[in-house]
Amino acid sequence: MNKNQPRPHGPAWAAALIGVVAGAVALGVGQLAAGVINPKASPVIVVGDAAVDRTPAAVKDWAIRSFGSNDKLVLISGIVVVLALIAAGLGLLARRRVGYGTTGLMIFGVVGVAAAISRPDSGPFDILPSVIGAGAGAWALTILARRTWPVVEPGYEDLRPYRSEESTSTSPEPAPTSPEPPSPEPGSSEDPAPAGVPGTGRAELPPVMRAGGRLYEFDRRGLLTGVVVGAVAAGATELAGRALAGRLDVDTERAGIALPKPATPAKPLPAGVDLHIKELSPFSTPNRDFYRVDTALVIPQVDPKTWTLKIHGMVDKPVELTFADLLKRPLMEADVTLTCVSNDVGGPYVGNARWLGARLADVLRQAGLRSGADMLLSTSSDGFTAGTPIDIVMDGRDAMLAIAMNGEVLPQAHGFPVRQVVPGLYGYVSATKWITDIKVTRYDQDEAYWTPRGWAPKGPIKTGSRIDVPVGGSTIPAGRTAIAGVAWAQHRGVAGVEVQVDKGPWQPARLAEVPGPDTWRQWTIDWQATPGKHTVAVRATDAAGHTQTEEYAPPAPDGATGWHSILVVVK
Ligand SMILES: Nc1nc2c(c(=O)[nH]1)N[C@H]1C(S)=C(S)[C@@H](COP(=O)(O)O)O[C@H]1N2
Ligand SMILES: [Mo]
Repeated sequence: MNKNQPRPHGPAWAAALIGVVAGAVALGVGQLAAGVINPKASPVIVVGDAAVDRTPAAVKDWAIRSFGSNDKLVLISGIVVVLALIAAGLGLLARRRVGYGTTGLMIFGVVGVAAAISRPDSGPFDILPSVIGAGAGAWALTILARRTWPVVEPGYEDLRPYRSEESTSTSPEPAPTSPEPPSPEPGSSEDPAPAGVPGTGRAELPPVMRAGGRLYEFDRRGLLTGVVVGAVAAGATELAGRALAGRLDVDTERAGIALPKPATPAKPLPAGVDLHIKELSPFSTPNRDFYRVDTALVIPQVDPKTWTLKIHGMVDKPVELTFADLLKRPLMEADVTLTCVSNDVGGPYVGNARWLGARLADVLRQAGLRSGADMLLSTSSDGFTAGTPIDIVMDGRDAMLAIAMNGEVLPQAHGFPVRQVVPGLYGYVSATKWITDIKVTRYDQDEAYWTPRGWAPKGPIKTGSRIDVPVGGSTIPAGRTAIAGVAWAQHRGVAGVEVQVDKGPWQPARLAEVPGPDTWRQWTIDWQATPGKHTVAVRATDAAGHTQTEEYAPPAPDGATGWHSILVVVK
């Protein structure tokens, strides 16, 4: 075939298909390379993580609110769909010229390399999975692209497009006068044997593609085998890479930890902390139901055997603790309710647990805080940071380095092996999971993760309340029924809760007991429900005398305000 002529290309669907397969090969091989080199450097994860860190706060806030703890699943599925579309596009580019497609894959490799380098804990070899993956993808694309090119069956050379019309042909033999019909490939029943076209001296082509007015066909069977082999290779390398990455899981280490007894046990819970009303959030949130909010696409696996916590910065003598050191300290226990700043009015991102850990103030005193320091910049193994006001941590409240939650070693999703818990502050400024480093510093010198993304540097929890029962939007039978929910004002304490039906007078709710000011408080009120539609609203007043304002504010930048109200239909 003449080199100067544009190479005929196969159908668009074949091009898109091989693009997707080549993309899958790139990801699979990249995952396998990451499994061998460093599972944290998996191309999808490093790129995804980098994307999360660069996503505007408003979008993240929306994602957290819309998808909740499924936000990561939704994100990863989204990434896969977008990548597949791009890969299909690269396949179509490769149809014009293979080099366009392979260049596109290489650009993805470069993005992967850049993302890998930008990780806070990256090593020099972390760029390799992206490089190797992109290389493998480009190689696969080159091989597969050839299989979409036209093939001319023996006997049909005269019908080859580029020959009859173009005089520049490099093989000027005359066309055979009586062409042998090509033997159809065995088993390809959809490809009928061609029959001669009487009187023309030409043969009818078997499956004929028309493109640009030219006749050609391509080797469907070759393409199919290539696609299957590519897909299998992609799947096998992906699975092997994941299996190799699994060797970093710390489930066994976690299971092997025996929790020490607290030197200072939690105050026994008063009998009346839980009103035991159906559908009302229980006083203690079980670990499996506890909300999860973080920026990690893959739950960090931190080995307690090698874990250390460094406390440095504006201190007299930097301290480095091992997990064993931490367990040897006198441990304390406390019931503390965590709240996420992203929790909208009536939202689910609040939960209460009993935490066991070392008193943070004691550890800081051991390091010796220098005067002038006003912020603890804590960092997690995955690079997230939180900035916590030092005066709050040192004021005697139960701020701790927690190792257990509700009598169980910290679940991996909640920060195993060690996380911070500070009553009264939203999680983003205080509750660092997988914590590895605390820098004693100043707000005017350092900034934590969410601050440049538009959230307030300090995040005291705003007094809040939520109606759990009846469920908003539900239909309930007429008659006497309970309206119930939870209210929180961590470290100040909830002093009162009022309920309003159909804009009527505010009625005081009955409050459940609490062990102290750091947990949420259940509340309830009896209601004589009459048939019709009703709105029910709630507002809490904290022990400092502040009553929740009706004025709505969104979660950003420092927590939502407004009354939670629901609509119920009574029948
Ligand atoms: N390492 C790390 N710790 C983190 C976060 C994070 O993104 N990364 N998010 C914080 C936020 S915003 C909240 S609300 C709490 C949530 O803790 P949970 O997931 O255990 O409920 O963790 C905090 N600690
Ligand atoms: Mo949060």
